[in-house]
Amino acid sequence: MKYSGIIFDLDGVICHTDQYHYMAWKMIADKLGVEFNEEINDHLRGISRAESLEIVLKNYNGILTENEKAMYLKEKNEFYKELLADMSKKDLSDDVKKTLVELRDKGLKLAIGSSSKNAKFILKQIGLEDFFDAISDGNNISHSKPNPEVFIKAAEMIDIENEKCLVVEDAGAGIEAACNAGMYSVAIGVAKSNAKATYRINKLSEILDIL
Ligand code: B16
Ligand code: MG
Repeated sequence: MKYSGIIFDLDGVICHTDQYHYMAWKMIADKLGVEFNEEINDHLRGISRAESLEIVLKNYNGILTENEKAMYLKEKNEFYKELLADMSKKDLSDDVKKTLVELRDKGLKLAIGSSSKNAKFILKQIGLEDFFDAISDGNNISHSKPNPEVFIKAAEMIDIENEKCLVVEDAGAGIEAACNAGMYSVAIGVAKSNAKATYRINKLSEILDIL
């Protein structure tokens, strides 16, 4: 097999926390009186929380102090975490669950490569806290996607060379990050429009046809 390790993005690939990010950012945008829609939300995929706020603020006329920005970031995350608290194993689709088990049974090393600082909590909520061989997330990186750091660290954790890793991503920034890491990539959702993606799929189980 060409690949020995698969690195999965979390939000938008393993589960649909992207809808909760949207709701939380919409609440902040409404408070600031700035426009926010699905298209703007798509630009926040894979991007860190602090960088996401800067994108939301592009339509804001005023100037926020660093303290005010920190307050909005805290408020966004608290609301987001309230939404995450209601997640459970039912938020893991059969397609994703079956595919992950099948990939593991093929002997592949499986890792998470997510920009989120809430990744471990989300995995716990959906019953996958002990499933992956490694979790590289927003807590162990200094630069978020498109910087390759999160994927390079994931590959190190599973001890697989970058060129033998396949990254699964729903974000254009994530496809760029995989490319910057010298890894192959599978695009799902809006990431499919990124020309740098190696493969494109509509649902996770289609990855079994690629291998
Ligand atoms: P948090 P991923 C990313 O997760 C999200 O796509 C992005 O919208 C979010 O801003 C980022 O995590 C940080 O998340 O606020 O929970 O630390 O797609 O890289 O799994
Ligand atoms: Mg994502």
